[in-house]
Amino acid sequence: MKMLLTLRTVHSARICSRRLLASSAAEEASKIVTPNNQSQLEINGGTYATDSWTNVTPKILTHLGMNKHLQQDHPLSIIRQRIVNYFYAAYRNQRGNPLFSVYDKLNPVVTVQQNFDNLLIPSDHVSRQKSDCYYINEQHLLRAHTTAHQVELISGGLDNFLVVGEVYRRDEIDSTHYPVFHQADAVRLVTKDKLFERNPGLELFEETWTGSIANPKRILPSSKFMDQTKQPCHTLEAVKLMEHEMKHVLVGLTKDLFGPRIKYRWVDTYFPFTQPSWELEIYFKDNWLEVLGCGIMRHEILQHAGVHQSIGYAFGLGLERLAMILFDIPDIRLFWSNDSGFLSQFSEQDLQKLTKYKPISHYPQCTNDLSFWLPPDVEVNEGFSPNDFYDLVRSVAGDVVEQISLVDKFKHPKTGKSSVCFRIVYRHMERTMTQAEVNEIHKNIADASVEQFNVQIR
Ligand code: FA5
Ligand code: MG
Repeated sequence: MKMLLTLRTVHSARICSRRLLASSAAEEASKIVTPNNQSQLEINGGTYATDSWTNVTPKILTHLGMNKHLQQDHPLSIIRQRIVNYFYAAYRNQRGNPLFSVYDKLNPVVTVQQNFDNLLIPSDHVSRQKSDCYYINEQHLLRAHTTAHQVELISGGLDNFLVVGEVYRRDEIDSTHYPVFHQADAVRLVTKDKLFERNPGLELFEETWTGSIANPKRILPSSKFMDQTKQPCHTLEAVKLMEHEMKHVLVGLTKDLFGPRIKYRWVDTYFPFTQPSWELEIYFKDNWLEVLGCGIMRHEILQHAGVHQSIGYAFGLGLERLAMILFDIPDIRLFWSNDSGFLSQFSEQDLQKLTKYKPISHYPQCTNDLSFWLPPDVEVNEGFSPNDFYDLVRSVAGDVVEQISLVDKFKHPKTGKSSVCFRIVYRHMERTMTQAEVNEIHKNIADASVEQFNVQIR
């Protein structure tokens, strides 16, 4: 279970990061070859001019439209349906119809405004960095979270909805990390009449609050200065009732998925778009594992979307993480497999009956190291970003790379040049690879590194 722990530590620094980082020289240096060095990219029917921000790779773009979360009998589709059905049942209107609507085919190409600005993510927040996102150009990127669609849907008049889709984040490679994974996000807005149905004297907003927020797009200080009790505009009663409802529903979902005896805990956290904010963790195989982030929506976001008389909660969760536990799927890359030996194991006939994954067979790994000198004056994270190297490896070798790790860094005392060593573990999901075959791929990675990063192989 070490893997799952790693996964939590690494990812707690993403969208919810407390670290604020100025852009570094590493960003300037990250240049990934765009498909065929085009100056324009055609993506999902849109045409985008490339610029110095462009870092999407052809390999990453192949994931658009795969819609694994909608593929019949796919484990991600089964999880999606379980979540949707739970919400359909949990919230109904007077006629007995589901209150929530579901958006699961929204275009993953979004603007910087949708992914960050609309959600009040500070302009120097670490999650905006080129080294963390797949940018199409300075204004467009592949969404890094499904929360990117929140404001457009609220502006369109919706008040109870779920968004499901794949998200894209630049990352290292191992059995629990893949640069494309799936999220489900939800928003629920309620008015005073609804929230205080049984306590009509209570108010959503503080009497002393003027109704306007002086500087709504101001950059909030980091979390330790953020009041985890409530936003200044809200009354404590409103926040507490919303918190109670949200936590009740999310614990209900967790029990629906993992059984009534699942151990869980709430952990205070920080997101730029919610206040207060929490993460829900479940106890699984001797470790606490984060399954979702949630909170009371920042009122400025609602105001910008034209909603003035409601309070809302929102959450976002990862589908792979749930599916890996529920189906006992050991490797995140399996979700992209087209092997019938994998796909035929799951069925959505009976959504309550989840079958455990049975490994088809075990194929041996092949491990090769690659060491090179960085160009003069370039160092790790100062002119050379390991994430750029991971992308290059993925572009050249595809899914036969199981894991890459930076095993050694070293600075020559005389020349001042830096050397790095990466360990690449190769393993095919469906067959044994020969050493000759691995060597050839490894050589191609070395050649591409020389070309792209101007390094010298040792
Ligand atoms: C977010 O993405 C926020 N947008 C969630 C949110 C929405 C908070 C609305 C508040 C309101 P975070 O980066 O922590 O936060 O990811 C949310 C969830 O996605 C995690 O709890 C986890 O379940 C899943 N997740 C994140 N990174 C990965 C990953 N690399 N692999 C698998 N699942 C991941
Ligand atoms: Mg998180």
